[in-house]
Amino acid sequence: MLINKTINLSKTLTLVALAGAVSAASASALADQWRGWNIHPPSYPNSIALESFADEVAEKTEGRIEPKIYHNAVLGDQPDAIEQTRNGALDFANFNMGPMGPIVSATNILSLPFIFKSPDDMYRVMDSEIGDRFADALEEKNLMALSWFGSGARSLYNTDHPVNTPVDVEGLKVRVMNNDLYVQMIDELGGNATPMAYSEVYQSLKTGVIDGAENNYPSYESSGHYEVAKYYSLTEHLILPECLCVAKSSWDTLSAEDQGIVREAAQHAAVEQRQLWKERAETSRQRVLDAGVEINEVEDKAAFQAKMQPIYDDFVAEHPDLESLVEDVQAAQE
Ligand code: GTR
Repeated sequence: MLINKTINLSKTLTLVALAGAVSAASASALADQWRGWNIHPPSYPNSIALESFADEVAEKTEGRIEPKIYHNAVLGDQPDAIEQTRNGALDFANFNMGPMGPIVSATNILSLPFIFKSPDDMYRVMDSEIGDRFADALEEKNLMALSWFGSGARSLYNTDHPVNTPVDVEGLKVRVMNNDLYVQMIDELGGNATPMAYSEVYQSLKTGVIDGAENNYPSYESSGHYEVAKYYSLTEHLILPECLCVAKSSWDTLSAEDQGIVREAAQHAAVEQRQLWKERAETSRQRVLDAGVEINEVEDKAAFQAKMQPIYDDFVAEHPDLESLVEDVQAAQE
């Protein structure tokens, strides 16, 4: 009797366990497992905001979507990840608009040096109907830009000397993001531009393959570039928006309700990112100063701007259809 009972009990337990496994399996078969790309380490403002996005989406869709973020560009460098998101191999990502230019011509407007007067102007323009026009251009290339993150202002840094005037850039080998516009930008200053993946910059600075690069304080600090390139010069030549983008193929499978949830979560994430960004920019500035970096103000930014004017002229000549959008971005800041 006792033996029988034990057998029955263990059978029952097995059945209960099986039933549990089956229902867990069917729940996760129903759930959309979303893979998200991120270039930055987990403690970076963008990464924290992406995690909040993932949590909010999972919670509010009650597990219908389960986003998971892969930090530190482990799924590929940025140009590659843009392609993967466009073709649906990745579901979402935080992309900088710089390397987007070769795919979505309109976004090159955002890469014109000094197009934004300040990060606040950038936010204001991107949050307006003008930002929607950039989102429309991205959508045509299968990317849904659901909100805009900030990335401060990018400045030049190098291993050799402070940059005060364009002459100081002459002969420097400077890493740029993957975009011909930036090659021209460094050329106009008399330097030699080297397009290169972000992940390769540290080693290249260290071994002298390049002399410098350009980025904002948080990236200059979190990437460790400040350890090897100690002169940071406040040229502030680029103020680039970034998107929280979802693959159109993933977006199109969602119900209207879930699209609403995902869009709202992306907007909440942008609010958080912008706040964290502000704090981190200051922390990073202080960290690099403490590490012995020499930061210099650039008094005559107009000299850099004047040198870079041909970039505007060539861009408009090549894309006459985009001239009015360039003017609208400028006019919105007057
Ligand atoms: C960072 C940006 C990254 C990446 C990187 C780079 O500021 O957030 O998405 O574009 O710069 O220089 O490649």
